[in-house]
Amino acid sequence: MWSVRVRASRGEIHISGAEGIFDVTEIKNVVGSYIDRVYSHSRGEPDRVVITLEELKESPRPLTALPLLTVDTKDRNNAWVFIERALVDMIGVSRKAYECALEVINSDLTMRGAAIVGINTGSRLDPDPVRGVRATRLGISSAAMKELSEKLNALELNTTVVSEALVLATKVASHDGVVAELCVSDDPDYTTGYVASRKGGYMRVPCIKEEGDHRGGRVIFVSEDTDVDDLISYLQSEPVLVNKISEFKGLLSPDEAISAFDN
Ligand code: PML
Repeated sequence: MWSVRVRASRGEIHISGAEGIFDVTEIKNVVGSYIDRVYSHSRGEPDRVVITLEELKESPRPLTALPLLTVDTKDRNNAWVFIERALVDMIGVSRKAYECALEVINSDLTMRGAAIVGINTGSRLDPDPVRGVRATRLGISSAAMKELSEKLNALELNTTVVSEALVLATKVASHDGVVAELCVSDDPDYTTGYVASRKGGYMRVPCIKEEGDHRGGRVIFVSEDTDVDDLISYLQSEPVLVNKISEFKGLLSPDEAISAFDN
């Protein structure tokens, strides 16, 4: 199988990216569709597009997608009250770690990858705080993609943004050391983010930011005994393929979403 990755940028600014794991026979079509997306992104026109085609030397690790739900957060305040409850009260992220995450998300300097933050100390554990760590070498089987599309369609959510974010969040959450991930898109037009964890699944949070805001970021919260080198190597190098889809719940009130933890 092959890892197919496309990254588009303009100068130092990341514009868009897409990736998946495919059979060699699918590469031509996939690259074509990735290229179409690269030139129609709301972050603007790229002046550099890097396409990587890499034959995988090991079989991808099979993963089951996190269960998905959408929290009915109606404005930004609502969204962040929910996020704080989910991360601090339900998952056990310390106040220090939560504040470190807010700094990352609210910074004008958007990182290409995720910050890794210790759940108790709130310290940044990724070696390059400007770049962060990017999860890559990930994909979804065509059978699982078909089921995912059907389920997202039923919720009127069938966008590549959602399916790709779910696959990425599933890879991140599957490492033992990871307790949660918080994501705010850096796309100024995309105002839904997520909190993902093995405990609560993939919780979509609408109205996480105002439209037009270029800021965004990802924060991976890890338990303090995590072997960070092992985590980084897993996120960056080990191929994973989502081959099963879990239960999807649709729109839940913040209270209902909180009670969905561990259910
Ligand atoms: C991104 O810009 O790729 C992040 C999108 C996160 C939320 C996707 C969703 O709507 O579930």
